[in-house]
Amino acid sequence: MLLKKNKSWDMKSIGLKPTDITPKHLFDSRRKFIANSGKTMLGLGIGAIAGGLPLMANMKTAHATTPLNAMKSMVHTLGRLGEEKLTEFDAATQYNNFYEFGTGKSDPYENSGDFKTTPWTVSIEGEVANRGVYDFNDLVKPHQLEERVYRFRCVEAWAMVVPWVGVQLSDVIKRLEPTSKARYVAFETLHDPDQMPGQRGFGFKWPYVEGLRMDEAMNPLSLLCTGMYGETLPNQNGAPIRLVTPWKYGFKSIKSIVRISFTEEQPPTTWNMIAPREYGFYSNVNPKVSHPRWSQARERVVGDGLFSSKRPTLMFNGYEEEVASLYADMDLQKNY
Ligand SMILES: Nc1nc2c(c(=O)[nH]1)N[C@H]1C(S)=C(S)[C@@H](COP(=O)(O)O)O[C@H]1N2
Ligand SMILES: [Mo]
Repeated sequence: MLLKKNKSWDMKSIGLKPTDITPKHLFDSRRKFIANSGKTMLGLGIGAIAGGLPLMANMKTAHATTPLNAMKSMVHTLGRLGEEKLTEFDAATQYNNFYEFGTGKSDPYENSGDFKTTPWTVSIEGEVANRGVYDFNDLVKPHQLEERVYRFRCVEAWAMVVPWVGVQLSDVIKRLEPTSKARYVAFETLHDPDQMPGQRGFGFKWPYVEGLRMDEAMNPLSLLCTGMYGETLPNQNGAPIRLVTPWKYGFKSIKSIVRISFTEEQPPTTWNMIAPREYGFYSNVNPKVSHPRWSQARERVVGDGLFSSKRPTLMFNGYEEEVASLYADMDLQKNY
């Protein structure tokens, strides 16, 4: 993503054919889902989405997802940020960054079809009372799945609006009981070159790792996601479990997590190790702090078409009210 020069936005560089982003190519159920979510948002703000069918085991089809039962989140939805359309499912699931499956935008979609996500365990380690290896379902099961419509802003200056399904990270952390020494939470992606062709090449130190300061992880916006658009996560979006921190650049939102460690020291993070001058530990969305090679003042909305103009990027990606206090005594130019 970031080692190349910023290309101009043509269809090729966003990896979509014109037909991929026309509504007629959406499944009817997707369209219904989008229509219904509009209604529930206007209504009581609560309502089951996607019917509550039992999970169908061992679906063989590439990119198969199964419906999830989630409650519409009462608070953390995009509604109050204004009139924004959900990114169409096909765009959000065929234009991805997931370097384990290749560096091209359509590589994750094309190469992750056979990725095996069951069984899947997450190891809980470090400064925490309830250490152990958990089935990922057991981490989320005690909590109510919520649907949260979040803006998503990649450091490459493209943006989406995604209805994620997940549980609040702070609830999971509280149940795990970190010790008083835990000041950071570190996350790690699966390392399995047999399944992940991108991990066979040079240039990267695998596995992909990310981290948050404890107060960031405990912020109510931080979401541990198991689904999107009312269904389990497609492989290319980080199945079966990923992080989403909507006020930070997208690379903080680590996919396909197998390890969560509680640490005293700030953990290393992948893009910061690769290019520390370009990607900081914090990586909060900030239109005033340019990337050394491009401006972050504006962003392209994925799916908006070839000739659409960029829109302004918002401080903390529009979540200033929720997160600005975390950084009140920090110089955001230095702590990028
Ligand atoms: N393990 C892993 N997680 C990752 C990445 C990656 O390459 N590997 N890419 C990141 C980047 S740069 C972005 S923008 C988002 C993209 O998420 P999406 O494909 O669901 O939109 O995933 C992030 N999480
Ligand atoms: Mo990104």
